[in-house]
Parts: sequence; C-alpha cells; structure tokens
Amino acid sequence: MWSNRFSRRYFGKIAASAALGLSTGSIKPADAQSRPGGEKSAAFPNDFRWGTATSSYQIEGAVNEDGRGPSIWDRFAHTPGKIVDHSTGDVADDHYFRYKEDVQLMKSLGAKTYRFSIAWPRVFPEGIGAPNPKGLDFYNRLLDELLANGIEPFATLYHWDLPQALQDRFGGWMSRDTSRAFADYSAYVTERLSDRVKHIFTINECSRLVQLGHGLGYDAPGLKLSQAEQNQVRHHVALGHGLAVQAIRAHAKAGTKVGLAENMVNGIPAIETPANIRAAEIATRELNAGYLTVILEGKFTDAYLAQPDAPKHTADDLRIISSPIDFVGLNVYTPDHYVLAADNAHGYTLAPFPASFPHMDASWLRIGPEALYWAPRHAAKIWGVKSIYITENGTSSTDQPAADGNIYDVDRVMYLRNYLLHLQRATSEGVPVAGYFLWSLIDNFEWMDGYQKRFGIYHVDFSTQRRTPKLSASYYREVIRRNAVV
Ligand code: PNW
Repeated sequence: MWSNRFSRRYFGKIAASAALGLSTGSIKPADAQSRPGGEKSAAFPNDFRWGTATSSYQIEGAVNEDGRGPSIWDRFAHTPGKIVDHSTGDVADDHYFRYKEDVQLMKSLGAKTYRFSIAWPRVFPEGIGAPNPKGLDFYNRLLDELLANGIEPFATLYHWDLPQALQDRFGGWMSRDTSRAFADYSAYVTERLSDRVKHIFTINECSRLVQLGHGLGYDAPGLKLSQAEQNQVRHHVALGHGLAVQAIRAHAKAGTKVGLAENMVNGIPAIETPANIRAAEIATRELNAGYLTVILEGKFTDAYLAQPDAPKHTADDLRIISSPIDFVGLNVYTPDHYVLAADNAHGYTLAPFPASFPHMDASWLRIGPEALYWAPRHAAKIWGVKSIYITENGTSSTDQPAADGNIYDVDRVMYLRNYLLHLQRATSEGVPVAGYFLWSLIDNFEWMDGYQKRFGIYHVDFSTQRRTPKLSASYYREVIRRNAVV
C-alpha cells in the first residue's frame, strides 16, 4: 500500500544540483573479513551503544490520564477512515502503566540504552501556557526506572503528537508560532529532565511529517497542502528545531548533548564506482536541501532556492536553523534511491525501481541492507558529521505464535543480520556511528496501519497486553552480548 505513496513522494521533486563545498572524512577501505560468525572481524567499536526505540503515542495509551491534552493524532485516529483497522492509540501498549515491565524487557536484552519520546500534550495540554507537572511526572518515573536498571535514556521531544490546541489556534506547523512554542516546551522539559537525560533529539522525521502529514494527508493532521505550503511547513519545522537547540543549550545541565532524528533521503550508488558514489553524494545533499542540508550547512542549495515554491525565510532564520548540534540521528529502513552518475544538469539520475524489487511485510519496506552503510557514510562525508546514531532500523513481519507458542520471525532476523553487516562495514571504515536503536521494542500502534503491522521484537497480544519475546529478541540479545554481527 505504501510503496506507491512513498515512491511518489520522492520522484518528481528532483531539482538541479548545486555547487558543492563538501568536507571529507577519514574513511578507510572496507575490511574484507567482515562476515557474521567471524566474531572479531564482525565486531563493533568497544563503546558502541545498543538499544531499542519507541514513541509516546505509539505505546503509552492513557490518553486522558493525569491532565494530558489531546494531540493531533488523537483527533486523526478518531476520524473515521484514517486508520486501516479503525483503531486508535487510546490504549496502545498501556505502557503508561506497564513501563516497569517494559524496562525489564530491555534489561533482558542486555540493552544499555533506550530511545523514547515525550508527549508534548502531557506536559503542556494546550501546547503553550500552563504546564501540567503531573504529565511530566510520568517521564520522571520512567527515567528513574531506566537509570535504576542501568539503561541510559535518549529522549525525543517531538514524535508527531502535536497538541491539538496548536493546530486549532495557529494551524500547527503552518505557523512559526508553533516553532516558538516548541522551543518553550523544549526549555521547560530540558530544565527538569537534563539531570538524567544526557542525549536529546529535537524532532523525529521532519521529512515524513511534512510529506505524509501535510502533503499526502496519510498522517496527522491529514492535510493536503500545495508544494509551496509544504516547503513553508518544512521551514517552520527546521526553525522549530533550531530554536529548540538554542533553548536546550540555555537550560540544560552540564554535559547534555542535542541532535535530531531524520529519515534522510538516502541515495545509494547503483554500482559502487567512484563516479556513482560521487553522484549519490550530490543527490543526497540535494534531496535533503530543505532540512538536513540547511541545518548542517546554514544555507539552502541553489537549486532548492531557485524553485518557484522556495520557502519564505530570513537570514536570521538560517542562522538559528544551523545552530551547531552534537550528533545526527538517522532512521534507516529502505534504500530510497539507487543513483547513477549522469552527464546532465543535476550530475545524477535516479534509477526507477522494477516491480520485482523485494520488500518486507510492509510493501514500502524495500530490502536494501546497504542503506545502513550509505546513510551514515553520507552524513560523515557530505557534512563532516562527527557523531551519528542510527535512531531507528527494523521491520514489520506477519509473525504470530506457532503451534509450540514460539514466534519464529526469521524474516526479521534475516533483515537485521544483513542490515547490521553493512552498519559494521561503516564502523570498520571509521564512519563515526556511536549507537543503534532497533525499532521497535514492542509491537505498537503503527500509525495509519493501526495494529496490523508489527515492528516489535517482543510480540504484544493487545487483548491481554501480554508481551512475548520473538526469535528476533534472542537474536538481538546475542548481537549485544557479542558486540558483533551474529
Ligand atoms: C518511522 N520511509 O516512519 C517512524 O519514525 C516510526 O514512528 C514508525 O513506527 C516506523 O518508522 C515504522 O514505520 C517511517 O521513508 C518514515 O520509508 C519513513 C519511512 C519509513 C518509516
């Protein structure tokens, strides 16, 4: 279902490439011995951080608890026809009440880190104005539980659950009032939690929230805006990110690091030749012009600016947007484009995908393990990023308990093994990847797909809330134990 949606969003908005001022990293050739089983050669750096990831609306439930206000996802999920199985996140994984049990699931994997998101409408039910300390208290409890169990928290401030009041009052991200409100919320949370959270991500996946939320209408708030309006939304999200970075720096306890988590559009050399690698770098920089490129370079590309739909902005906006960050998080699921060098104005062409290209259970989830090599390598090479986290990677599967009660999700294990091999290639060549967060710890509310798509390495029976480890949980435990691809 998503294959058409996702491919449509990427084709057709390819603009001319621009002059390049790229920094080069210190990237060494691949270790030819990198294979699973060869424990030493398939190893990750000693201090590599393994974890899992979730987000607030997808797991917490408890939408009316302790003064939480409604979010745009409550409104959207309750609108008939938006979610394939007519479900909502009202209960989801009931994590709000079962977080202690869920922390034990992480502990049993041997994971030392966890990426979760904070629900803005729990903290500011109206988005701005009076805070709701009872809402923030949930995260105080969660942090204390994580730290008591030796798990380092990584917090995302915005994983799409915008307070509905801001949508109603300002038109949400269509207005820079929302960017400013996001900074105020970020300051409030940082002030109170950064004694325990040392890594903060501002916004999760600007790319999807613009395209699916404001272009195609498949995600909340379900808008179908013009290209110019979408570019303006993207600009306000980037501005919100920059203002939040400044607010976090101003309010954080010493040692707090800040970054973002983005599903960067990832161009992969169709055949690994120097010319195609160069073309893939040019394409990747251009295809991320409105967000990652402007954040990391402080300016839009010439081609992005030359289009009639370019966002309205000021020089001051660009200065704020490009406030220095400490790390970049990359959500990597698919090979977005295979790229070839071309003698045209762009310097590259994007190969169309044959209908036979393989995919996982979700039809948008094309299998291209090398995506997990190229995404961090591009970030390091194109922008000189010095610290990278893979903030999401994983797959859904039709996994169900077998007759013996076990869940043999061998397709997910196959997917993870192959993607991790390519991540290991990256770290062995010196690409600075510091950690990996598997999406997801538990099956959860998969946005428009409701509970029909299961991304967890723990199965959840949503009628009983019982969690059961899948084979992939055993696989991941072994990867973490050996610090190597297994
Ligand atoms: C991510 N793509 O979305 C989200 O951050 C998660 O909340 C979600 O549950 C997870 O992936 C699985 O769908 C995606 O470009 C964004 O193909 C973009 C893509 C895929 C997933």
